[in-house]
Amino acid sequence: MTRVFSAMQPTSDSLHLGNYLGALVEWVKLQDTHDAIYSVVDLHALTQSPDPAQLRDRTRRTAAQYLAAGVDPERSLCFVQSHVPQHAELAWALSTFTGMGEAGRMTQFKDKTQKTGESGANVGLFTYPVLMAADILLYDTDVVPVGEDQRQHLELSRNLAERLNSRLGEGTVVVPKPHIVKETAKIYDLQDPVKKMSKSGGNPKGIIEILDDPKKVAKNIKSAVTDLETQIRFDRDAKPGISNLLTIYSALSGEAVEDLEARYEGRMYGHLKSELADVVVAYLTPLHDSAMEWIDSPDRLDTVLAQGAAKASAIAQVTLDRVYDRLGLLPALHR
Ligand code: ATP
Ligand code: LTN
Repeated sequence: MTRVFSAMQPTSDSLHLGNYLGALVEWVKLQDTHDAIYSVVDLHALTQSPDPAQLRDRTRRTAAQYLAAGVDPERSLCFVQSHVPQHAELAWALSTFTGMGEAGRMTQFKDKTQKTGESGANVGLFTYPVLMAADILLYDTDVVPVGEDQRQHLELSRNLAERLNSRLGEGTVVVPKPHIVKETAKIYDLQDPVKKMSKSGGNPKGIIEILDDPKKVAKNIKSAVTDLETQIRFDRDAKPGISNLLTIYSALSGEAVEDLEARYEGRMYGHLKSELADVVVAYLTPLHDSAMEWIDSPDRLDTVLAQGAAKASAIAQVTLDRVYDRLGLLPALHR
C-alpha cells in the first residue's frame, strides 16, 4: 500500500476550519486507501518559543482533534514527533544537503521573520522545512495531504529526496508528492477574505475554531465580511467573502457550489450566513464533543500516542539506517 504522512504543529488550543477542511478531512479519507501516519510536530512548535505547560496541553489537544475528526488508531499511526528521535537525526543529515539560499527562499520563513528581521529569528525557524522533509522522508512517504501554504515546503522535500537519491544512490528515499485539493486548499479569514485563515496573527473574529463555543462560531459566520452587491455567486476575485462562505458551505454539506448558487438565487446574504452558521454548528458539535472526551481522558490518549510512536520509530529506524550507511557513518553495533 502506498504511504501517506502528514502533520500539524501544536501551536493553538484548537484547530480551525482551514486546518480541518484543507488537511484533516483528506487525512481521514486517505486512511481507506493508504497506509497512513499522522504526527503532532511538537519539535516544529519549539520555533515559536512556547510556554512549556501550554505546549504539553496543546500537543494533547491537537492529537485529540485528529482522533475526533476520524483518524482511526486501529488503522493509522498517530504519534508525537519528539517521541521518535529519528526525526531530529535525519533532519541533521538533510541539513547538510540543503543550500543556505535554498532555505532562505522559503516564503514562510520570510513571512515569520518579517517583524524581527532575519537576524532576530532563531535558527530553528530557518531549518524548519528541513525537519519537515525529515518527517516525510523517514516513512518512505508517497503522498502528503496539506493546504496550499505548504506547497513550497513540499517542493523542498522533493528536491532533497531527489538530491539524496542522486548522490547516495537510487532508492535511498522515496520522492513524495503533494496532495492538495483545489477547492479547499485555502480557506480564507472571515474578516479579511483575501488572507488565509490562520492560527497566528489573525483577527479572532476571522477564524472558526473547531473547539469554539457554538454561539461564537455562529456569530463569526454572521459577521463575515462580504461585499456591496447582493448576488450570491462564486467569484474569487470580485467576491472573495461570498466565495469563501460558499466554499465552506459546499465542503461541509456536500452540496456543489453551483447548486448552492441556484438555491440562493434572489435571496439575501443574511440568509446564506444564517443557514451556513447552522450547518457549521451542526457539523462541529459532534467533533467538539468527541475531542473533549479525548482531552478529558489523557491516559487513554497517551496510550494511543505511545503505541503510535513505537510503531513509527521502528519504520523510521530502517530508513535512517539506510541513509546513515550510504553516507558512510559506521554501523552502531552496540544497539
Ligand atoms: P500558523 O498560522 O501558526 O502558521 P496555520 O493555521 O497555518 O498555523 P498549520 O499548523 O501551519 O496551521 O497548518 C496545518 C495544516 O493546515 C497544513 O496542512 C496547512 O496547509 C493547513 N492549513 C492551514 N491553514 C489553512 C487554510 N486557511 N486553508 C487550508 N488549509 C490550511
Ligand atoms: N509545516 C507544516 C507542518 C508539518 C508537516 C510536516 C506537514 C511539519 N512536518 C510533514 C506535512 C508533512 C505546517 O502545516 N505548517
